[in-house]
Amino acid sequence: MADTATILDFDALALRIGAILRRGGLSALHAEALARVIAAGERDGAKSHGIYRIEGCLRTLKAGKVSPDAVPELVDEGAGVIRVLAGGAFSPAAFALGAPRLAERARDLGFAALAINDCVHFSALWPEVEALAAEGLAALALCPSYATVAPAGGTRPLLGTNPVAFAWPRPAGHPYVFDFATSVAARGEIELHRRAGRPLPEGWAIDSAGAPTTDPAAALSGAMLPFGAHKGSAIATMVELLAGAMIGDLTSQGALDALGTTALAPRHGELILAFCPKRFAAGRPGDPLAAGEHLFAAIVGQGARLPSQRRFQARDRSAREGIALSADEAAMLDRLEALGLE
Ligand code: NDP
Ligand code: PYC
Repeated sequence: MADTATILDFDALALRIGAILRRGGLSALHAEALARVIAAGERDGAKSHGIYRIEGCLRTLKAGKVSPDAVPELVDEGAGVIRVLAGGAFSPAAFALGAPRLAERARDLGFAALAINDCVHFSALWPEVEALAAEGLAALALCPSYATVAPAGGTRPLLGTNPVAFAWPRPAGHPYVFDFATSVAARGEIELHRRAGRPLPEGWAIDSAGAPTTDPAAALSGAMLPFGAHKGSAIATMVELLAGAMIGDLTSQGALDALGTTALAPRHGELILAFCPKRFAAGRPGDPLAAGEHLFAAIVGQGARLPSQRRFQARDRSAREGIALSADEAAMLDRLEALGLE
C-alpha cells in the first residue's frame, strides 16, 4: 500500500477499536466483541466492514438507537431451534453466546438453528460461519438489513442488501466460505466509492427517478440493485422471509421504518443454520468432507478460485506483516481516539 502509515497486529488494532467503543459508551462485553469483528474485517482486507464502520457504530450509540449494555439472553427449550434475545444491542455478543449451544445441538441432532432477535446489525457474516466450520459443521447465516434495494423490475428501495454466508469445514487449512450481499455490492462498498470520489460500475444502482446511475451519492439516495436480476431478488426475498418474518422479527422495510434513516445501523434479527455433515452422511457410502475436497480440487483445477481465498491471503499476509492502515485510516483512528478526551 503506497501511503501506508501504520502497521498494527490484530490484537493491537482490536484493543484500539475496543477503547474507542468503550469511550463511546459501549459495555466491555459489546466493545470487545465488536472490536474483534471490525479488526477481523480490516485484517482480512474486507474493507466494507472494517474500521470505516466504527464511526457508524458511534453515531448509532449517540443517537440512542442501540443498547450499549444489554446482556444477551439464551432461550433454549432443548429442541432444534435456539434463540438469543439481544435486547437491542449489537449482534456479535449475541452470536458468541448462542454459537456453542448451536454447535452442540447440531452435533446431537444433525441440524440446528439459532435465531437472534432484536439485534443491531452492521457486521459481515463470515466470522460467524467460520466459527461454526471450525467446529466441523457446515453453516449458513442470513439477515435482512434496511430497505435500500429495489426488487428486480422495481424502482424503489424495498429489500435489504440481505447477506448470505456459507461455510463448509475442510480437513486442513481454511474452510470453504462465501459471504455476500444479495445486492450487486454491499452498501458499504457504495459508501467507500462515495468517499473516494470514484464512480460505481454500471449496473449497481438506480437514482431516485429509477434511472441507472454510476454516481454513488445518487445511488445512496436512490436504490441499489439485486445481483443476478430476478434470481438475487428472489434470494433477498427469501432472506426477508426466513430471517425476518419467520423468526418473528423485522423485515428490511420494517427496520427502515423503525429507524427512519440509513445513516445508523439497523435493528432486526438474524438466522444461523448449522449442519453436521458426518451425521447427515451416516450410513451412506463415502465421506462428505472428502467429497468436498474432490469438488474444490476440480473447481481450482479449471483455473477458478474459491471464494474467500483473497480474504484468507490477506489474513495470512496480515499475520506475517501486520495490518497496514493508510495515512487517512490511521488519522481517522487517531481522531476517534481523541474524541471525548478534549
Ligand atoms: P463481495 O462481492 O466483495 O464478495 C462476495 C464473496 O465472493 C466473497 O466470499 C468473495 O471472496 C467471493 N468472490 C469475489 N470474487 C470472486 C471470484 N472471482 N471468484 C470466487 N469468489 C469470489 O461481497 P459483498 O460486497 O457482496 O459483501 C461484503 C460483505 O458485506 C459480506 O461480508 C457481507 O456479510 C457484508 N454485508 C453485511 C450486511 C449486514 O446487514 N450485516 C449487509 C450486506 C453485506 P473474497 O473475499 O476472497 O474476494
Ligand atoms: O454493507 O450493505 C451493507 C450493510 C448494511 C448493513 C450493514 N452492512
